[in-house]
Amino acid sequence: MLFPPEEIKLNIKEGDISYYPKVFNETEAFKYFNTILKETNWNQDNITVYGKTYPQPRLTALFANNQKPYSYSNITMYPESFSKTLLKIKHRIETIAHEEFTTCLANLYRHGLDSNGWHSDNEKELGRNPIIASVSFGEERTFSLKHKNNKNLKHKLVLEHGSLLIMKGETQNNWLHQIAKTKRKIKPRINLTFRIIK
Ligand SMILES: [Mn+2]
Repeated sequence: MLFPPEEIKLNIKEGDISYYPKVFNETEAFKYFNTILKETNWNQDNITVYGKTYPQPRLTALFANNQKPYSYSNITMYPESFSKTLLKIKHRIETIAHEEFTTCLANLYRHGLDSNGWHSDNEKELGRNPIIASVSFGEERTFSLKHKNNKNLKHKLVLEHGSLLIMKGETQNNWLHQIAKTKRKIKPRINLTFRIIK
């Protein structure tokens, strides 16, 4: 095993978030980006949020080592099994998170207009105080956080190529997060969000 990666703990009230900028080196991260981009059956589902239905502004895919579906925004996704590549990534982040993940929701942000609106990862199948481990490959995107009850509490961080972000504890109960659109001409980003669904 390699030496443990640098950990940056966010100083965030009523939440627990750590950022690890270089879990995967540049070469490795590009190799993973290309393989996952090509091997994945990316879908664009229609989601319903606040009673409105529209195509989700990004592509997604679900993987798991069990058959458990994942539902959010009025859609239910059924998993495919993990590829060798995804298993390698999963194992690496498990040594950092000290948890075993069952499921990975993959997101492809094709360009700056792809996004993910304000939400919490608080679906009931994730259980209480879920841990979410989010890996980024490709283009950098800004991750924003805002507290649910105190609008003065906000954070922003840039999720870099080859990085890992871990949210756990009370984070999903107290905070919303988003990836906002940007008008900048940017390249695609792949985001792998590892979760536990039992
Ligand atoms: Mn999320």
